[in-house]
Amino acid sequence: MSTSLDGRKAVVTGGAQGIGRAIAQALADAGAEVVISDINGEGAKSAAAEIGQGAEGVTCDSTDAAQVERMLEDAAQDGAIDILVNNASIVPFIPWDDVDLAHWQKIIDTNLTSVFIASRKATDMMRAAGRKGTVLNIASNAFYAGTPNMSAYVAAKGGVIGFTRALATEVGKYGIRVNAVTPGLTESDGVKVSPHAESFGFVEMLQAMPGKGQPADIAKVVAFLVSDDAGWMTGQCVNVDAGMIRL
Ligand code: NAD
Ligand code: 4PL
Repeated sequence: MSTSLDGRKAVVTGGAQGIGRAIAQALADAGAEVVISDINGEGAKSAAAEIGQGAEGVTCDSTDAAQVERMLEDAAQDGAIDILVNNASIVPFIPWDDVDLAHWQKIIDTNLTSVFIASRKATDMMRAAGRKGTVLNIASNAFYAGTPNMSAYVAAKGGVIGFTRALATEVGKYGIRVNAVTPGLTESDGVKVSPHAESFGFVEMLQAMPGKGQPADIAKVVAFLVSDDAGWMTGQCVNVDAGMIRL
């Protein structure tokens, strides 16, 4: 096994809390030097301080291309980062009758266009530095389930999965791998304080195994996919949801 990430430079977007924070912890524990990028800069800094191991927290709005480009250049120091985890997103709970164009555009911007912005810059930098880096996108099993009260979110996550496949094709020739993970309902900081918290009973009934998904359950799979152990995997989408969806 070579799940070690010793000496790798990683950026995790939306890592101030929840699943992103657990991913930052797992990558740091595997030896990576982690930058936590979040619109909540204070949260990013305190998460980085608690993780230690050289982790750093920075303020960055993933929808703002100029901020993202500067954040990635700062993180790269000697040319490029090795690992980009596109995790930042809004997890809305909004009945279909309340979905308007403004909501739709905000979710597509935050949950899909942000993935393009960071991936464009990071893969260009990896290519220029001759670095065989990797991009890991956090999608959702809501794409497969068509989960209620999240129509724009489900559409954005479908876009993330499509883009994962297309970008893998485009950058494979440079040795850059691009994969995605689709978590099921997970007890993250955001979900805990949202109406989604009421769905655990129903979702557990659909899962093959009982229990509430935890951020660390997702992070372990991410740590594997960005490691050399997954060196022959690209363009893939790995479902992590206790078997709620049996693909
Ligand atoms: P969360 O709400 O707990 O955390 C999201 C983080 O993203 C926050 O720190 C927030 O500040 C940050 N963020 C939001 N908008 C941003 C922006 N514009 N720029 C930078 N940072 C921004 O969410 P979570 O539940 O941990 O979800 C993390 C990822 O997992 C998301 O991609 C989400 O869609 C996905 N996911 C979550 C679940 C779940 O049930 N929790 C299930 C499937 C997929
Ligand atoms: C099944 O991605 O995949 C609730 C909230 N239920 O965010 C999700 C399911 C939620 C999901 C998600």
